Amino acid sequence: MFDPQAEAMSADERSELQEQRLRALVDRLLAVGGVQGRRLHDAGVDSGAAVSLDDLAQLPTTAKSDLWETYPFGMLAVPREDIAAVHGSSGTGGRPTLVGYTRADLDLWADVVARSLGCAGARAGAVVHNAYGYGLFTGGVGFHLGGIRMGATVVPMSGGMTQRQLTLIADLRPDVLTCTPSYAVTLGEAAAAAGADVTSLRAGIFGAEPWSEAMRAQIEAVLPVKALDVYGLSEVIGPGVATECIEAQSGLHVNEDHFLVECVDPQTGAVVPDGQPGELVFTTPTKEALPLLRYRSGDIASLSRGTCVCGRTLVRMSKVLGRRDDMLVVRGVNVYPSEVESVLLAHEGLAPHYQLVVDRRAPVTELVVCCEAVSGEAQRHRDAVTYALHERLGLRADVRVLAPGSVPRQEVGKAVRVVTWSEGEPPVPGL
Ligand code: DLL
Repeated sequence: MFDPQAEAMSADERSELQEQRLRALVDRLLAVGGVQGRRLHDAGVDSGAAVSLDDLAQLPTTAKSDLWETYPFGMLAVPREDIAAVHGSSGTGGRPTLVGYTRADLDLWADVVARSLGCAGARAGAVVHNAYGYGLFTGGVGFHLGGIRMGATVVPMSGGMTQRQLTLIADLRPDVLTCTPSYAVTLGEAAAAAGADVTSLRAGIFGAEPWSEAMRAQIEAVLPVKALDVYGLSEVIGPGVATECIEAQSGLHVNEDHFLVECVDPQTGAVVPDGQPGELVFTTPTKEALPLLRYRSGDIASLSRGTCVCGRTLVRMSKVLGRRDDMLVVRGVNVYPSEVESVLLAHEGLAPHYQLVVDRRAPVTELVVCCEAVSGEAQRHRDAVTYALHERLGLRADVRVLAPGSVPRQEVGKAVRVVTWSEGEPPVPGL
């Protein structure tokens, strides 16, 4: 563990720390005014001292729309001059979400990402091949800061230029690979095709997009790594919010001393019991520039508690099932893209590349599932996957097994798993 004191703290000790920090956050938000301070006043909260950890679920929430409405700097809790860096995401709706960091926030970020690397068994001196994109996106810079904080040697590759990545992996012999899960597959396949030496790799920390257990198996088949999930979002800090440990590879340890997490019903906002999927809601009591009270992430996952085999006592979140807003409704059936992924990748003979096309050209929406075979007969795959999607998800989909290489690959940035076809040419060639 990078920080055993924080990661393996007793539950009571941690609750006490969380409560202190929550109270200080409430005081800070009230002092700053702004949308969060106003909402606290409106909810009858006039001082942090009046709030206990048990009251958290009664406090007002914040959402992405608050950031958009106050874009770019309206929600900052510090003067603009104190912002050391900005990051963010281009966002699904095309609107950027910008966040600011003070120097102390960058320190905190480095610490929590160092914890992520610790989850992968990395120590000072490890070599980290960082193929998350550098730039506004938080993946590249987040792992860069975390690697340096750990005392590792960071190779700042960013995304793309796959052949060059393979050369540097062979030459610098990294222990840890950090990139999106879809790019891990691309790298692994390219390594096999080129006969590149990737044998130094031990662990991979993959996130920024949803991925299934079946995808984990696919990655571990093409790269000699234990594939670990890392979760985070710009609004909360970036990567480093939660990470799976190499010991259990099951459940992501949420750094809840800095990121208080709740799981709520996405419709009613009521807290759901542990083990039940709901929307994750984060509070960031220690962040300076952009502290958020009960931020509705839109991400659907469940929580579980108890000490892990690795010794961490932090609450764990499941893999993200999907986003509140990317649930597909196809002829009345609700389905998340990651559920389709599980079915596809569990099927032998299919490549780990797929795209879901929501065909809206006719009055009744169709879901076209585009995949590729690595072996076997296309028609047989088509029948079997159509049957499995119906059996397991109740979903009637039009499955297309396309020629290898047809499904678009994402070398830079997040994989695009769902596209809409409203008119004109098909979004996937050969459809
Ligand atoms: O994706 C931060 C990050 C970078 C996480 C690198 C992990 C690794 P954003 O660009 O703001 O931040 O996107 C955040 O991505 O709300 C989720 O919907 C999704 N997401 C992030 N990690 C995972 C994951 C970064 N492990 C949004 N599984 C989040 C599923 C994820 N979805």
